[in-house]
Amino acid sequence: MRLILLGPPGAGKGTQAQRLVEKYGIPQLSTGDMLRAAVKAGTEVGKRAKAVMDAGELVSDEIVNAIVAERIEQPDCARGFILDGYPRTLQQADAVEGMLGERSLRLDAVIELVVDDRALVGRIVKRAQEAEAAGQPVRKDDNPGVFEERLREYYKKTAPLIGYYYAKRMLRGVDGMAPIDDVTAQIETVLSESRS
Ligand code: B4P
Repeated sequence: MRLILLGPPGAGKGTQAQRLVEKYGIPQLSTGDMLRAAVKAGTEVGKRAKAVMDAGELVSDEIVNAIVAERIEQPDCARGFILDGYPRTLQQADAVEGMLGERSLRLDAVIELVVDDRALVGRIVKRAQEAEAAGQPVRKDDNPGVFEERLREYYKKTAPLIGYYYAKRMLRGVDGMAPIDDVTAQIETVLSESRS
């Protein structure tokens, strides 16, 4: 199974992807996590991505497409994968099609997590507060100022993907405002329908 989780920052893509990994036994390919790992490791990609991510902007398509292309070559992706936070631009969506097309594969579903902007900011602030209280590092982009920029980037560059996948009859919306377990249940329903 190959699916895309689409939605604004803080919509719960990562949260849901982790649960789907357990249920379906396929890996989560989170470009956010891969980029944060590159920053932490101080690689060339990490050095180029750090300032962009800290400012709440999108890292270049060239960098992100390259890390995903390399990742999906790994043996654990042979049975499928969950794309979490990728694609985020129309150019990245084209790249996905290319990567799958050359392997004669297709996507099973594109799931949009629909959440109000106000709830998104609340979640991000809560995550930052909880990390701080637990003595864990707080993500540099998890503050209201940078979050505003992340949301602007989302509407400008990522939201067009909704129309793109809708036109391809692949888009399925789920209510991302619901409690986490209910969102998972909605996604599982969508996936069982798309596979039957
Ligand atoms: P990401 O790491 O993808 O960050 P995100 O959009 O904030 O995450 P997500 O939607 O997964 O929210 P989460 O489950 O964590 O991206 C970070 C940065 O990396 C980007 O700004 C960009 O710079 C760069 N980047 C990544 N991919 C890129 C790409 N393809 N192209 C270019 N640049 C890229 O949930 C957030 C919080 O909400 C959590 O605390 C969670 O517990 C809570 N929550 C989740 N579901 C909930 C629910 N149903 N109810 C209540 N709370 C919920």
